[in-house]
Amino acid sequence: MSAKAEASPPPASAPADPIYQVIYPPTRTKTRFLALGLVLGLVVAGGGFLAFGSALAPAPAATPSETAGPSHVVLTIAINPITGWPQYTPANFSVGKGEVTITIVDDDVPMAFPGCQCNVSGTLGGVELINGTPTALVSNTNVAHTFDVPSLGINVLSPAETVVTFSAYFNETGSFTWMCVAPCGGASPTAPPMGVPGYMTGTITVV
Ligand SMILES: [Cu+2]
Repeated sequence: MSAKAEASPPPASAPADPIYQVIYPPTRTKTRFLALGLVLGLVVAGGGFLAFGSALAPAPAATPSETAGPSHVVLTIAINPITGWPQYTPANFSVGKGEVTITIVDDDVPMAFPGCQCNVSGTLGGVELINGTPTALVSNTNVAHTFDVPSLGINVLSPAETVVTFSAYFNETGSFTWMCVAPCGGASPTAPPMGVPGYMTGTITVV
């Protein structure tokens, strides 16, 4: 910064000439050049630190989410007060490409799912956390709902009155259908809300 300040001093012969006094007001010029030098110095130093930092920092990995889409989504399963059907909310949602964590807050009542394919798949580590406990094979005695994304091989089980969390990689953008495969309609294995969009099936949009 000092080099800049010294680059344009008033000529040695200036003081006696009024023009030089106007063009080169000694105190203001010095202050201004010092300020300019300081700013330039900070900019250069800042740029240097950024360059140094980016040189040190590893290239960003594919995880977590690479895009503006959320990397954590919370879904709630509760009884719709109008229809009386259990309902995933939201049923249609977006996630960012990359590693995504999904939390399912299941407020539904306990039920059994005798024909359950109760092995967790498609998730990081092949597990889901049920109330914080990593679980790879879920007991079928209280699976109220499931969260399945067939095209991604995701099979997550949701016991009633639990909080389930899992992470998975969504490495392709696009729309993917999720569904619950538990017979949560009660009346028959295929009764509503089974297969009803907005209740037990919906769309994940990977952006
Ligand atoms: Cu269900």
